[in-house]
Amino acid sequence: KTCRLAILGVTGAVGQEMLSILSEKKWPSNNLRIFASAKSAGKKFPFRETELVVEQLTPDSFNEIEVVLSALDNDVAQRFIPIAVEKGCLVIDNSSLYRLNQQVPLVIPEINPEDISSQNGVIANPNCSTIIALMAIAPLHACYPIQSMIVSTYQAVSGAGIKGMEELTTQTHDLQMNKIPQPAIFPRQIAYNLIPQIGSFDEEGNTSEELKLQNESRKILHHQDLQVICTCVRVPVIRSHSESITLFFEQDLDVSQVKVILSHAKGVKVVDDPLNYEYPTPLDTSNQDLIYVGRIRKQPIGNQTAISFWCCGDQLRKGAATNSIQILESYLKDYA
Ligand code: 11C
Repeated sequence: KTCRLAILGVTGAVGQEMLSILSEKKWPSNNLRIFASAKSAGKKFPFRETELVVEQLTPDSFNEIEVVLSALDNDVAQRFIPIAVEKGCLVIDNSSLYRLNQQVPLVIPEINPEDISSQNGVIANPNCSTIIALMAIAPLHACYPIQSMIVSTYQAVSGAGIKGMEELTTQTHDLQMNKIPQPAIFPRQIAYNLIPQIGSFDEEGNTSEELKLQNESRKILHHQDLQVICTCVRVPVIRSHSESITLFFEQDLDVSQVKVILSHAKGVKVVDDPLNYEYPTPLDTSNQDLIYVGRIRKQPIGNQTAISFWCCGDQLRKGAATNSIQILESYLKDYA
């Protein structure tokens, strides 16, 4: 199925990825329009056998559109998404504006596609680190409920967009030339470094990124009591996020059961042969849609059953653009 589709924010890292995934999926070029700010209007991007021209996003952009894939930053999304909904469009939104709004489903199609049925004009795409973690966690939780989890993320610079990727490249070059790098997008030097801050801090000292992982996981899993302890770290990696996750289960289970469940989970690939150096790394998992899981092991912690693992996934693809396009496909197939 198809529809009259628009990408908003097409010149950004996520918008560009949406364009290339739609092209891979052979989306009809006459059913796609691409929008960005005035300064990008007129730019052309190749799309399948043709070229698409960027149009300036204005309140009148939505007249001929049925579904909008929005990769706009929060401030621009806040202005344009209500207009798109008012004009009758369904908006699949990558910003964090609507994710916790009770009227808005927050969807990972492998996990809670049925939540799409409650949409009132907006479906929210979760934060990238939430998607990557839950792709591995949800299939386990469906068989063996979890009570709590401890997550440490190792997040690529692509999470901060094209400028984030440029900053890592420029700083690395500067260091090689014996120049002192100047942080701009990131709060501290990212090249040859790690930064334990993504987003802003709350009064307790948690960052907004850490709270997203907690609150979005609760909503997607329909598990409001889920306890999440999380530390999010920016690492000098270009585009796959990695996460170290420990899950605490209500009942006992073994590593072999975890491996069986995850090896059958849609969108997940188990790579777990550490003695042969086989475990996921961000480089192995970039530019593709699967979430890789490895280093699966049981932790001896009191009477509780705890399982730890390591997972990696492409932040721009499954963490953002692919997930949005899967929401679109699911909507068109079952709810349009
Ligand atoms: C990062 N997770 O890696 C962020 C980027 O709420 O969609 C995405 C922010 C969001 O910096």
